[in-house]
Amino acid sequence: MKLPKFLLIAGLLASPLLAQAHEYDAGKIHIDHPWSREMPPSAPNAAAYFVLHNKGNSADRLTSASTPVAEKAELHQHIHQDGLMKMQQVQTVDVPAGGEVQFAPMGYHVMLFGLKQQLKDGERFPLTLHFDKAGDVQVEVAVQKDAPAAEHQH
Ligand SMILES: [Cu+2]
Repeated sequence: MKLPKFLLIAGLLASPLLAQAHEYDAGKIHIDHPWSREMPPSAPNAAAYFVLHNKGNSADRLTSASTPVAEKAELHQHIHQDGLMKMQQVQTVDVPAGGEVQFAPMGYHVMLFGLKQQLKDGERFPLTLHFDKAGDVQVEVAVQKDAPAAEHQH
């Protein structure tokens, strides 16, 4: 798992135009590259993605999220049901001890309902994540036109 990170850093040094990786720590929880895809101006909703790593010896869980840029933020996941992909709200997302949970398109995401303004490529907005044990942590979500390159390596 180390190699892709070195490659990513090398890529950043080589090209300042690439979106910058950014990461956060809250207790034993490490939060990697929060991002959101730029949506058309008329889109009422958006989604935020990141990767959670639990470096501790006990499980934690994400219980909710909040942001000033939307009326409401919910934890969602995509599920297959009757041959269709649907998304549904989940109350919590477990982060197992020593494990990681990916929030990514077609999987877990933080759904942002009722955007108060268009989120534009290159901007960042604050998102607060609430964990059972690690507490609250505010991260900056990077708005991008495309999924970060690191997402494709998994
Ligand atoms: Cu959703």
